[in-house]
Amino acid sequence: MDSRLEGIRDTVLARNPGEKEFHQAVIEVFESLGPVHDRHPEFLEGAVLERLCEPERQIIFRVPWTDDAGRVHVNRGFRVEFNSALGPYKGGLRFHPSVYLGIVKFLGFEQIFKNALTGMPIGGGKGGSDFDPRGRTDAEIMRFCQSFMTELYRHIGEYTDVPAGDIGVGGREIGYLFGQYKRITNRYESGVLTGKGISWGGSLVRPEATGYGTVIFAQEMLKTRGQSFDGQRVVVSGSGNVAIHAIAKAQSLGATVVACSDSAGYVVDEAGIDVELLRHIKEVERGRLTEYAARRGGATHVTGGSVWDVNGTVALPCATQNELDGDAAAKLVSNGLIAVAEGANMPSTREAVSVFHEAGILFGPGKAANAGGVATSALEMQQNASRDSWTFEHTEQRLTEIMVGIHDRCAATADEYGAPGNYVVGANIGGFVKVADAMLAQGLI
Ligand code: NDP
Ligand code: 2IT
Repeated sequence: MDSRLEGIRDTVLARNPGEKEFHQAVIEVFESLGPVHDRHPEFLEGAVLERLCEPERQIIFRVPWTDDAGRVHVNRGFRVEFNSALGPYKGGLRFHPSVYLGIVKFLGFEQIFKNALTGMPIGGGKGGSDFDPRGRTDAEIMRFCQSFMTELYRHIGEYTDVPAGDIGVGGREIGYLFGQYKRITNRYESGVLTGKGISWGGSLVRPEATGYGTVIFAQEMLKTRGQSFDGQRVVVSGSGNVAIHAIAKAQSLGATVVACSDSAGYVVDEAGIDVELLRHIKEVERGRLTEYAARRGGATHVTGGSVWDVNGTVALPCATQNELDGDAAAKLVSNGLIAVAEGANMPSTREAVSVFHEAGILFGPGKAANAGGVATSALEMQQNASRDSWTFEHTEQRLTEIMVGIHDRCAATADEYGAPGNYVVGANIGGFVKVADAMLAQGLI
């Protein structure tokens, strides 16, 4: 790391004790930024990094709710409004028992750069709760969402902060959250949340956008080496929103996706994952992957273990942070890997990323490769603002253009800063410079 940035890093780490995922995300960005500060001394003079690492506002609140038996539960809610230099705070809500401030801050910090890379007018934020939705009925989910929004509503708005989904938050939860926002405010403010249902202000392609976008980004990386998805053997982690649509898109481009996972284990299906069956089990039945293997001839389920033990030429981590470590990366490389695109946020550890770079693997970091989701959220905001709704084809075309644009900007920025082919450097510098310029232009805020 550039020595001018080490002191700033140390201060950030000391001011945010115990937030290890946030530390990891900050260090990863700082490691790319040395050359930027050679060209832009004004960023150091303006203390841009110190300001960028301190969220503009952090909200932590109590979320009391009752289960179907009438028992009272108390969870913790978070919204970290990180940076509004480029637009209203924008980023998802995650409901998962592992959620604490360090996870919300790592996600919010990465979101700033990701959102800048999309070229859309959106700042960075993130939120969520340590609520565990697993096994809860629709009625319990609704009561939780209503209680969560009963505090959150006063902090958000179409010009202020626009939440969306993430792990554990999909169309059902956005519906309950939107309903409660409308009820409290007496406003049909479509642009306050994205990921809405199609009949009440949502955008076509938003559910597919993150997974599709990740595959489009990977396809662009493959093209730089004269390759494509056609004929690739793909391993995907996760089996939620991002994973399902990544699998569908990769297979539509001629790849065979031979494995996917959930937190209990993984399935191997050499014939290629049956996306409709997977989608039905996961989205309609809200079931487990063991069900997939039970119903699909030829597929096997492995309990525990690591999906990265399955060999493939392309890996798409689409589950959660730090799910792919240095050992898993080394194994994938020795098994013939050529490319990785991160559908999840920070799924590869720093050791894994080093292994990929040293082996010359094409590596697309999440803040570039999974930006299609939030970019399509921005397209949803655009449709809401003009009270319009676009066709699937038009929206998918916009998503494709945005992903190709992000790929090309990352590649060009990496070249410009002397790190050709390094999409981590390209994404970090590309996102940072845009935000830093806007922050300086807007004065000391
Ligand atoms: P979902 O809740 O739809 O799916 C999450 C998947 O990841 C499930 O298969 C889940 O398994 C698995 N998973 C979650 N936590 C863990 C864990 N701790 N260990 C092992 N497996 C885990 O979420 P999404 O698909 O929306 O999100 C997946 C990733 O993509 C996240 O990193 C998210 O931040 C990122 N992302 C999402 C976007 C979106 O638009 N939704 C946009 C950009 C990034 P199980 O069901 O067993 O828990
Ligand atoms: O990590 C992400 O980019 C998301 N969860 C999507 C955020 C959004 O506002 O659509």
